[in-house]
Amino acid sequence: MSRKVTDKAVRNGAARDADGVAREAKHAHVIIVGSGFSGLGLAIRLSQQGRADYLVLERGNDVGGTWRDNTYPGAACDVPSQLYSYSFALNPEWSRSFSKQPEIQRYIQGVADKYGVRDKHIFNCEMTGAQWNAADARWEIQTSRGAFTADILVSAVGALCEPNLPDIKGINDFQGEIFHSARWDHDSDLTGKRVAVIGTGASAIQIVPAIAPKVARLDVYQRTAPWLLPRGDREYFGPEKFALKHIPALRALYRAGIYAARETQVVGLAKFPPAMLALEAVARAKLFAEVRDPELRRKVTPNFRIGCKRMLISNEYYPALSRDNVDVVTDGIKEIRANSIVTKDGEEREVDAIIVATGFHVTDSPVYDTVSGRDGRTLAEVFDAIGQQGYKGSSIHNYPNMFFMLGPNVGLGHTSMVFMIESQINYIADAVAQFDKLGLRTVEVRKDVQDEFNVELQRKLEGAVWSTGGCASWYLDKHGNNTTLWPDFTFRFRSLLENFDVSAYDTTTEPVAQAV
Ligand code: N01
Repeated sequence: MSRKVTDKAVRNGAARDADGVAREAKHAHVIIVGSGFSGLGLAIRLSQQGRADYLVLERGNDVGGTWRDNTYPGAACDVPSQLYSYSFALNPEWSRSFSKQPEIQRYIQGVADKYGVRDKHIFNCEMTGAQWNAADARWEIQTSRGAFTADILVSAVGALCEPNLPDIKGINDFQGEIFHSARWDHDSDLTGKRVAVIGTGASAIQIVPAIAPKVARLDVYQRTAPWLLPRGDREYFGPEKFALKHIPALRALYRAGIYAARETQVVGLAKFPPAMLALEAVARAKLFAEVRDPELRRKVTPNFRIGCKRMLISNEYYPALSRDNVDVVTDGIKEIRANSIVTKDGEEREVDAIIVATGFHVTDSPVYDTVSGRDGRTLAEVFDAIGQQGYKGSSIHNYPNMFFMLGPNVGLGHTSMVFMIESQINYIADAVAQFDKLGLRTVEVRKDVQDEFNVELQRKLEGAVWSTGGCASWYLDKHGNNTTLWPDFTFRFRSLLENFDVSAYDTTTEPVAQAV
């Protein structure tokens, strides 16, 4: 990157700076972008290491990430509460076995307060660009609140942060209310209205039962029927709640039990897909019991092996679909008009509001367009050519001194992402420590190491249910590779990321100061 561009970036930063951020590019040794579970967790670890030389840039006005943004009715976690928390901050206060969004967001806020890292955050600060400056061995970062530089840049923006809006003819001409599930319009009152929900993924199956009783009509536009499993959700009963609050060993035991039980699913998902037939039998029995109308049952019976797409859990979704005011529409959307949706069979259904529950840009995040590496290419350009490849989900060749929380192949469908996040916190925090210890100036993962890592990943994924289960999903990129999921037990990921393996990286060191 040329010095001229750098100067312009700094000047632009200063010109936009209205909120008291330093007038010229502000420097920190480490800059973390994003303060969801992953960015916040890393910030806490850096503080615990005694570091003050880091900042967290967060585009929202609070910590929490996806749990701050997804406030749709019915939003809740599908991983049990006792496991869905940091191991270093177990929550004695969970009120039920599967927490709802407000309780999770309160937990995250409480952790940020308890560990005193809020003053390391700059909120309402959206990163708009980042370029590697090889001459100065640092990242130059442009944001909505001015320019920053960092020796080490950590992307903790998350995979489920950029809403994916479907490219449906006429969608922009719709005259009623329309919003994405992750940007719920709380000023909108759906009571008594004719509503359409597009999509039947994890978000939609929580929204549909929550709004069905109050709307006049609900049309659920289903492209692919998902598999549903029972949701063992319940409020903790009094003595259990008391014991969980006051006996830390019991919390730890609950957590370990849930972790172990969930981990057994890896056998079917990643190693021996026929084993998934046992879970599929449970899902089929549930479908049979909860959907009595044969026509509706035919519509909502999935046509792929369970686990190929994310398995969903709900006890309320099928009963909601069976309501008189709810219709499952499977004919495919042809176009959206000012006040209606037209399906491919020519039928037009009038609606007052459309809820777009069509997921997120996972393998094609717009953030990738804004980050340029050593050779000037953006992450989007690199991923376009070879797919989303990285090393241990935490670094990518061509992007020196940059680390990724929840990077390529770190996702899961069966257990808590917080476990993966903490594994990455170990690795990246150790990398930061190694900069000091070894006097490192730059680190960049070696191409041969990254290639070898990805060959092995794809070999493991070949036989996994996500590849063989007969479905299309956002787990796969446009090259047909699964670049989103971890194909093994999560404890293997934990042990692989225990320490920063500097030998996998090309490094340069700081010049040694000459004695005068
Ligand atoms: O999104 P999705 P989500 N026309 O991508 C359909 C996490 N999460 O927001 O299956 C019509 O799963 C699409 O159809 P198809 C979790 O990791 C966690 O629901 O592609 N339909 C699908 O039905 C999850 O995996 C919790 O054929 C279109 C739906 O939209 C991730 O977030 C809760 C379409 C998208 O489903 C995303 O979930 C909620 C189009 N053009 C979410 N494009 C927890 O409980 C897409 N679809 C932790």
